[in-house]
Amino acid sequence: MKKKIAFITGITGQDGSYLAEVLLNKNYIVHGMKRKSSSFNTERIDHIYENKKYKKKFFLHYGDISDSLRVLNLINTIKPTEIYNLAAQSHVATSFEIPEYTSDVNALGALRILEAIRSLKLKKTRFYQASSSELYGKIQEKSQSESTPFYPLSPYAVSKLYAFWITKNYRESFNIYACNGILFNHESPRRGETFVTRKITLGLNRIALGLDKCLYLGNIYSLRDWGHARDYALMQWKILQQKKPEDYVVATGKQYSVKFFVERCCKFLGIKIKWVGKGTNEKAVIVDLDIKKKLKVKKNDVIIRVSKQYFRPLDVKNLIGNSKKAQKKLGWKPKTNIEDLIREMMVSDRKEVLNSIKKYK
Ligand code: NAP
Ligand code: F7E
Repeated sequence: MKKKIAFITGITGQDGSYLAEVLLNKNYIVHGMKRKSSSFNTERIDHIYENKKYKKKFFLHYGDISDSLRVLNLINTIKPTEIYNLAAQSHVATSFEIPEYTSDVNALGALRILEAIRSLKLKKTRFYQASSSELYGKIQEKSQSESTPFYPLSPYAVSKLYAFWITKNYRESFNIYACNGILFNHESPRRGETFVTRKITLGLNRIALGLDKCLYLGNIYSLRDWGHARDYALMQWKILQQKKPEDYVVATGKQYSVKFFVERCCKFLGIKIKWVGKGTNEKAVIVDLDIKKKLKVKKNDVIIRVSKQYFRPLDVKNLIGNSKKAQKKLGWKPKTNIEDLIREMMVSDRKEVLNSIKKYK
């Protein structure tokens, strides 16, 4: 059988790192594009790069998705059998501040790869586009499936809408095997520190260990369908293994608020909180705590406050996915529930905070 060769853009990100592991375990040769940066940006994949087992199977190349020539040359040299386009300016709030850059990377980035596949006549190359539940924005149906109309609410979501349609357009116009994975929020210990779940797990551990006093959040009433990135990476691969190229929603079908996420993380730490106040005056106060855990907090401490700074000009209030198609055709079943996800992230961030304390002692 011919060797499978994957090319992953965004390999240094949360999903890129899990996907690389999935593919290497399936005996693929994996090439990844990483950006030139003035500080280290390969933390999430160093364990792969340093593993001797993958010496002849894992390759990194400098590049940027906004550089058409580099994208074309890399694809021409690697001749991948599968391309996973995960590269993105993926922070929704930031996209309001840098809308043009976000569009260049997220929208035209997908086009550049599709154009490379088309112009190089790579008839056998399969393409995966990292589409997002943010496309649904102002939701048009109670739970969102492949047939739910889109209503994007941020420059990020609008850029991803272009990428979604150009992927479908190249599939229909040029017969390219190209698919969208419409993935709902997925988190992990490798999640970027400015996304809300990781901000909470890291922030609360810092407070519990005495490094910070209070964590500032935005809209704590937002509802999201949160899964584990490891489970979702496997689905990205599965989407490209089907006979026919199609688009799929991947979600857990369960929905929780940011507030709930905070409460569960506090519970994990042995802290009981009470919410007092309204709007931007709302805060979480400690009402009880497990003294055996020797936490650096005490009763009546305010550990969460709401800050205007973290509100967006427009926010997606409510998302919950309907992944019946993926369940039926891909055998999708989320392995990790919210409690296990929280436990894994809290344990990992406790270790990270303890390490940083040791380092600066
Ligand atoms: P992430 O952690 O923010 O990773 C983004 C990756 O893209 C990083 O490797 C980043 O490189 C790279 N990148 C950014 N700008 C680039 C550029 N100009 N050229 C080349 N690479 C660039 O995001 P993620 O959570 O893994 O998500 C992966 C993809 O899925 C993204 O497209 C995201 O929009 C989409 N998505 C994510 C979710 C989710 O809940 N996580 C849900 C739906 C869709 P650096 O490391 O150098 O910054
Ligand atoms: O926000 C609210 C915020 O930034 C979730 C990306 O991976 O998933 C992600 O986008 C919710 C929002 O993720 C804070 O207003 C409250 O309603 O963690 P987030 P996101 O915007 O849902 C989708 C599927 C993607 O495709 C994206 O690439 O939480 N929230 N307080 C906050 N959010 C942040 N970041 N920080 C806060 O302090």
